[in-house]
Amino acid sequence: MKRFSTILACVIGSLLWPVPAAMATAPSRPNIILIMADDMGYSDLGCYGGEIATPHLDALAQGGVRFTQFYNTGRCCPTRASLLTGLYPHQAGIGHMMEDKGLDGYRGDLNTRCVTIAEALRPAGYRTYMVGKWHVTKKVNPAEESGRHNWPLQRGFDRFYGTIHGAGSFFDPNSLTRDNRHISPYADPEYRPDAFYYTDAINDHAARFIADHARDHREQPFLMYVAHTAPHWPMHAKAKDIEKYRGKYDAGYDAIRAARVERMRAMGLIDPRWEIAPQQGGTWDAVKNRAFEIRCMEVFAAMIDCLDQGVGRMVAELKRTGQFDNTLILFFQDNGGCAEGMGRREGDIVPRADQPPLPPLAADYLQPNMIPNQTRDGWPIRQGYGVLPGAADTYHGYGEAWANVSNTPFREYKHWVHEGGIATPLVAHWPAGIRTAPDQTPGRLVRDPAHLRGPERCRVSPGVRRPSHPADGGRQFAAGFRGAAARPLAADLFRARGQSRGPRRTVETGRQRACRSLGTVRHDCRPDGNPGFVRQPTRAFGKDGPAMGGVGGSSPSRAVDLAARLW
Ligand SMILES: [Ca+2]
Repeated sequence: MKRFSTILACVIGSLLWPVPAAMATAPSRPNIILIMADDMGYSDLGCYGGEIATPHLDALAQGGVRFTQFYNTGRCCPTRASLLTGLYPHQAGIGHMMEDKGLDGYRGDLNTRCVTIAEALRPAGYRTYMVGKWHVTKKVNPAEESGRHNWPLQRGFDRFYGTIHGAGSFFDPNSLTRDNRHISPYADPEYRPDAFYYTDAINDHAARFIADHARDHREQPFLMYVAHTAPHWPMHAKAKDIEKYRGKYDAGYDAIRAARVERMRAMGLIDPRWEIAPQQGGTWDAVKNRAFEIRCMEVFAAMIDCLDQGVGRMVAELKRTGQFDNTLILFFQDNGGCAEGMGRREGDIVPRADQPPLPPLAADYLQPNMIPNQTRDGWPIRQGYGVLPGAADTYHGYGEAWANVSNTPFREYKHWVHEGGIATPLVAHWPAGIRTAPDQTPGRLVRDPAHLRGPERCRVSPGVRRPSHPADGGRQFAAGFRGAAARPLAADLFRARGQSRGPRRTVETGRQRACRSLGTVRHDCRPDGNPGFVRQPTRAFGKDGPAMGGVGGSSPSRAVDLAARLW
């Protein structure tokens, strides 16, 4: 059985390790809620310098801690695989996305030689809930029951409401699923909102699971994994949320970035000596479709605002049911802001007709597409610069320049292993746990580097079995899980690629920085042919900080020296 060492390990390791005396006084078996946003930049949250109103997450940060150097794996699927299993994504079978690349590290499906956090916690007495985006199996619409082998209920969760696929309309998501069955959002007897919007549906079900748990399973602790699809494209939001941001982005990219940098410096999140990354994605002066660009960011902000509103409902439910103090809440992002150009193109713009030109869809129709052909009420989906984003009949990304703003002060985006791709906020809140640890002032910044897949230090909940893995110090490997032989994939994988350095050298605390300065190791990380990995040549951290890098490009020998010292 493989090891259980997830994001929790990093957090607990940093907050409470080594403080066994403090842990002895902390209530045992806390509830654990993991909240993850999708394609969101390092500085979008208010408590990380953003102008977007996120009062509920800000309050958790104020009552807990914020990590300044926390890292994901730069893209949806590998981050989820790593988070769920505590392994490198390749070891879990998801080194890239959902396609099978012919190597065990790249099957696009969680393998049977890993153990999910839910599979580890449930035998220890936890109830396990999952809400939102799954995205660790290619079997979205399996013809056979057996094809659901990697759906949440088959990987340790007691309850599930969400989407199996990785993206879709917020007003009509494809692959919407309750437990083990696809459902239509418009014919769901268990959830009948006035108007369906996926972020609300995720938050409402998270709050519902908290309430149901307190009513039916109060004697047990619970794990809940809340994987939002906001603010991943499409830029879809409710009109009343968009209205809050009307005019807020009229000043353009540079002004918003500068304001963020100023706030981040004042908060102590970034070193004032750092030079911020260059503006990318086109200058504001050159923008031809300003109304379109402004609306993109207004909608993006509204999506995050709505996510945060739901965090407030979850917190209120925890308080109402008396579970707030002994619940560890972690908030983080699966990757940085996204520069993909979804729906952003010139071309003939077809204005909206007076009446829906298409017949409406039946309420129980299971909408199958990531980009629907039409809305439920008969409007065709429109794209292009001439269509203002936000409504159900639109489908756009917010583009490179706003992603550059989201990732302030860092370089690059989702896909890349530069800071803009992999740096994420981490807010950790746990009154009963954090208060018992020495020198843990609420609201403080934790500057220790940490990663989704952290050292094996999980002490959050006594009684949880922590499997070991030979990739971590050569310990004896425990028996296989479910009778399958369990072995590390990494060594074989990277030998097959003709590389000599193991992947762990690319992500472990401290060493991570040097690895990102070396091209060979960069390809070790993600040998998927993505041109993003060669877009910026060798870079490393130096005195200028991670935004620009100060060692690699101009002086490769210094980068090698740095790597040699750190390894
Ligand atoms: Ca993502």
